[in-house]
Amino acid sequence: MAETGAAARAVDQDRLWQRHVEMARTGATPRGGVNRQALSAEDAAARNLLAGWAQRRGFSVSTDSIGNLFVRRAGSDPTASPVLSGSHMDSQPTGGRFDGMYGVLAAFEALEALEDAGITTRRPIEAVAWTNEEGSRFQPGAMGSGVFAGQYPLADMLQVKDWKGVALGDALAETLRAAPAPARSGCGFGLAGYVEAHIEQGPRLENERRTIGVVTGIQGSRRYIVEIEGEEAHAGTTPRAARKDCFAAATRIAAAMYAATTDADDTLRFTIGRVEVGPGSPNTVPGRTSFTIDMRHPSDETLDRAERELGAIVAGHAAPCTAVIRRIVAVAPTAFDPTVIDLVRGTAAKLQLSNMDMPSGAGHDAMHIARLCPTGMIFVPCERGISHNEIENAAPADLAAGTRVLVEVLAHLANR
Ligand code: HGY
Ligand code: MN
Ligand code: MN
Repeated sequence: MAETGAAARAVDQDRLWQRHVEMARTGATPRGGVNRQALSAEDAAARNLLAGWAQRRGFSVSTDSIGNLFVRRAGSDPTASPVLSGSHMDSQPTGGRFDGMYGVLAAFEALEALEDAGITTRRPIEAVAWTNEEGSRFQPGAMGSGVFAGQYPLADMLQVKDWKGVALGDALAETLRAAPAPARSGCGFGLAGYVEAHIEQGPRLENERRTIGVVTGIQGSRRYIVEIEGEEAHAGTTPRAARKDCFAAATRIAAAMYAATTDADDTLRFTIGRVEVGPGSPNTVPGRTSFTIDMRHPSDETLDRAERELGAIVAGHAAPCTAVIRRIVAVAPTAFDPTVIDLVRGTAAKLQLSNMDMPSGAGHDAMHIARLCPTGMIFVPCERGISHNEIENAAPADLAAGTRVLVEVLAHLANR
């Protein structure tokens, strides 16, 4: 095995940055961010870009039945379970250039650095771009990794519809036509380990002047949709007493939920991110309303208690309309593998990079893969901790530093 540092020294900061610049052209928005929705034409463009780079380096490219995209660098033992590293290329509608994409490009740069350094590993190492991590077009998010890990049945996911009624299966077929790659059978295979690099999407590393976040785990996350039925009526002639105004009901329900989830230590995360009101005419009393809920906390018991309160609020505030709350996602808090955490911390120290242990407030594909194999994550700072925003920014040197830790950790796991 190469001495520690040979692979890290082969990481090319300019090449890594340039790949971010090229990828940011797919789905580029006027304000300098990206809108690269899952299984969109922009997603297909990013897939083709990555596959083209991979083929030029002699790596093999493949997809599985949910469209996860893999780039494989062979190991000396082709029968050995691979080590995997990656993240996602789909973005929020007003997303940044680094959320997800950094993890995919860092994994790809790791393959290139090993190649450039002439380092052979026993196990194959694969870079992966998971399908639909953001869940902003198709819910649930972290779908590709969730199907891979057996959390979500493929058949159910193929039938999920986006806000315009497009089925995921149709969008997937269209994407694989636009970005063809050899198909792996089914979805899921044995792994020897998984490490995901990601921007922190919070301010701690920057505030504490650390370069590497040694991620210990991911808080629990849940998603719901509240659907309220009222009665369309004339805005001018219908007295208040006769109305079944479902947006009025939605505001009562939402106000009560915000109050109920305002905890003293500001740890519970409660977000209403999307509201639909129908028929959407200024002079018709709304007859149907729906809104999404995203709720996060490190403790599943707290999430359970909050979930019961949300249900009680919906039941108690809907009249004279009717309302239901449906849970779409529940991912338990994830603790990463202690040996991988130690490996990330020890490698950062060997490379003389400042580092700190920290949990992840954001969800990542690693939360599903952690249920399959030893898993960990590496964070790097992002400017003012801003993410899910077009001004998201990161420094080339930090991206390269995280990649240096990543490639050394992957090489170690691939020879374990
Ligand atoms: O929502 C999340 O935590 C992730 O950024 N998709
Ligand atoms: Mn992400
Ligand atoms: Mn995200």
